[in-house]
Amino acid sequence: GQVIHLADYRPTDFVLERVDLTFELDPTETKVEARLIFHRRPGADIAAPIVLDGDELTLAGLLFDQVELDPSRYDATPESLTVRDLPESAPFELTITTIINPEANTQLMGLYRTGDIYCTQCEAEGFRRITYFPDRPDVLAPFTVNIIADKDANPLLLSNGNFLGGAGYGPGKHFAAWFDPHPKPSYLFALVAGDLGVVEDTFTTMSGREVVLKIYVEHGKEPRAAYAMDALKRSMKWDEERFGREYDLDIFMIVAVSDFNMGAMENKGLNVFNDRYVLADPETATDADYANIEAVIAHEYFHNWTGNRITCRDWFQLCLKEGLTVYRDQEFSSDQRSRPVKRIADVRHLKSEQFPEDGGPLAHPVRPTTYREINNFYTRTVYEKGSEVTRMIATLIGKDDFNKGMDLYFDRHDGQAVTIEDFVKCFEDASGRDLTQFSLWYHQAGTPLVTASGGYDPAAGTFTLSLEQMVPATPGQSSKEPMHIPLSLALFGENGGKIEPSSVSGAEYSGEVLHLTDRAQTAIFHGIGSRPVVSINRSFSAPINLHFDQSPADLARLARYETDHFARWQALTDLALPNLLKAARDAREGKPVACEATFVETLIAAAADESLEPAFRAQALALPSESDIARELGGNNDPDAIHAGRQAILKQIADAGKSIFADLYAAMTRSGNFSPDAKSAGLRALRNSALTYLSYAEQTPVRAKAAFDAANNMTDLSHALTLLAHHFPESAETGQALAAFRDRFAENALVIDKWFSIQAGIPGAKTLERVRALMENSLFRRTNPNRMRALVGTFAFANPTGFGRADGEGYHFLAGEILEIDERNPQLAARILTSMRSWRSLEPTRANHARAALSRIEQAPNLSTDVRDIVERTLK
Ligand code: HT7
Ligand code: ZN
Repeated sequence: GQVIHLADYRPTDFVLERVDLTFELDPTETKVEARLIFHRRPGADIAAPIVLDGDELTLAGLLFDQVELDPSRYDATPESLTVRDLPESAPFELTITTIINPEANTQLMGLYRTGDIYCTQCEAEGFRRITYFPDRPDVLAPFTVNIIADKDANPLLLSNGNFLGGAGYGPGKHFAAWFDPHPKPSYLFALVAGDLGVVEDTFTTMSGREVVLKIYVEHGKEPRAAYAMDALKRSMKWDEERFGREYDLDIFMIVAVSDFNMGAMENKGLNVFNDRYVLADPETATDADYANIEAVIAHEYFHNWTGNRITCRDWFQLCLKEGLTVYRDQEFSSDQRSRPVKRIADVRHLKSEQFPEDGGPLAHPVRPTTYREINNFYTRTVYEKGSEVTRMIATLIGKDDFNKGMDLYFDRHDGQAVTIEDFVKCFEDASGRDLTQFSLWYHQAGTPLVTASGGYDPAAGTFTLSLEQMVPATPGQSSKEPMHIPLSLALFGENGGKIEPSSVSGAEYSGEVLHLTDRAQTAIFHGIGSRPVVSINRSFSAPINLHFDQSPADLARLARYETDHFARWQALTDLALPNLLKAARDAREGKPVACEATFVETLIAAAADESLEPAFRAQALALPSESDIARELGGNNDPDAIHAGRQAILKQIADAGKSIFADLYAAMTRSGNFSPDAKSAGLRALRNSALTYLSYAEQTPVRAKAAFDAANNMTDLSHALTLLAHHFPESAETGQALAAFRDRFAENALVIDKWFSIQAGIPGAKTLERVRALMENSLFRRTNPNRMRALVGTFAFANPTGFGRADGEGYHFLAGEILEIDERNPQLAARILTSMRSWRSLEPTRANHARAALSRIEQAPNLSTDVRDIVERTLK
């Protein structure tokens, strides 16, 4: 694959007016007839041929204005169809016939089979696997779709837009026709056919239109779609209330399938979902599953405006729809649940997934300028950092101007394919603020490091805050300009209570936001009558690393009385981290691990503080992860030492807080039926956290096994099973629990994924043998992406001691798997391979093993573009 450059962007020479597709579905020989009406773009070269994209296609017929085209006028290869001698300005029609094989499509891009269902995935470049087409997001047209198929096997024939009609079509067959009036790019096309059950509802929009809502699932699973339907209706309402966005077709459909490369897809009017983001009931879904379903349903629905009505000009602009839509779904979940707890969870996720990406060989700007394989740019940077950049715009210009900017964006660009510059301009116009420097957030990769130091002068009544920023070098970007960093900041008295400065010099400070714009800047807060405790980057207003040497006593103060609960959690984390880092170093040197009293006391006090919501307290008790610690250590890392150090600290907290954990474990129950709401989930989270610490203190699996046996919902059951497996892997209790879990849920694929994933996450060198054995288990399914991610993905991404065992066997196992997966599903292989992105921060022995495993992949013949791109960048 060659490198694509943003700078090479040109509009097409031909404008697509209309698309008319007819599918005659067959598992191995589906006939696709595409009638495409084009005209030459005014001003385009009158000699230019039309070049359409293809991928593994064979042309079975070509008509020009209904007449067979002479072979001298076109060239067809699997990758392209070129037609010459076209009219200067008059519209013309190409009728293209291709025959494709859905059954053989193991990449899950284009038209493929999942079970007995036909389904499509076209983003980013899957449509060109169906027919020759200008397969790029700036080519928009209305689509008509006719589907013909066996009636018995495929009672359901679905596509985008509104249903036009259907009828019998010869013996045993029927057809259906759909029309989508909203011009759309090919990546939003979808077709689904097969035999599915349905859950139906309606939604009345703010202008009083009734929209039919349908969620299609496998027969028998309909009750498990109720929560997804509820989340959909809440999403529709929220988008009306928060952003004034109304749905625009007569029907909105979601189809859940079990073989899917990603989470879900926002095809116009016909979303296709990985069934793990649709199906839930208390017996089989955890609270995290419910929260994810709510977020993904919302995310895909919100794309209807941010992505579909207004789409991307080219794939470099992916964050235009993804960053913005993640921001919207995060805001939705914050409004539906607890804002601070949601913010803590999102920041945890950002730091554990996006920060390592931004700090490693795969780092790239939120708006990249080159790519070799676009599938590899559906990243945490484009999505989650993209969302942070949107959030910073809101922080910088304020909520009112942000809302004005969004309204302007919807007004100005509805129906268009646009760029990040178009998006940012709306906020400049709405606020009058120049966002040129701010826009560096889109263009400069790397997580900025801000170093802060403060000093109080009682005589002058001033507090001086010195700030420095540094953006690290990243691949292709060796030197960086200073960024515009909005730091939400407040000063507190030593005993709580905000201190309001009379004025601030040296930096813009308004609405409690300090604007850091220079490489080094000193802000002076005037009128400060007593030593302040400063809280910087409250609510994580900017996605940065902050180095600020605050005393444990001051951090403990912030943990007690900061009014921003995110900042309280941050203070607790800042107290924990030095202890965890020191523990890792001590463990590595064989020294005893000890923990600061202030930290343990403050943490246990937060856990016991009944004025705090339980979900917050559970977040506080969940210490930074082993990979968080590895990131903070920065290099020469030994995963075993990090694990051992962290375990020792957990044990000390457990011993110190034993009676409090026992009280919490007894108190955090709610009578009555299970409810997945955030409050109830918070109680379960805190109770389960208490159970974990109690088991550490007691050092026996007895309590966890009792919890496993007593559990009446999947949150409690899977928590107990994880605790047993991860901390008492060799115990009889664990063996019994794993077997009981498997026997009880053998028929439920999503729950069996948990069974595989929990075992893949067991710490220690022995887990590799277990993973190998599990791959031979009769429940393992090599071709199912969810199952592969549950076992191989969890092992590689979430088991630093197992995957990173010192002899390098984990890395070599992964190399073998990647090569095998790549033959079938390159996208999945490339994604799992990104688990190697931090290999350079390992100690030398492990790093050498990791490099050897990566080289083995790099040298293999017939690598996909996807895997080649990742492996070469990872090794560079
Ligand atoms: N926009 C969707 C991206 C997506 C995707 C991309 C590449 C290959 C397969 C895919 N499935 C879905 C998902 C989203 O962000 O909403
Ligand atoms: Zn998205």
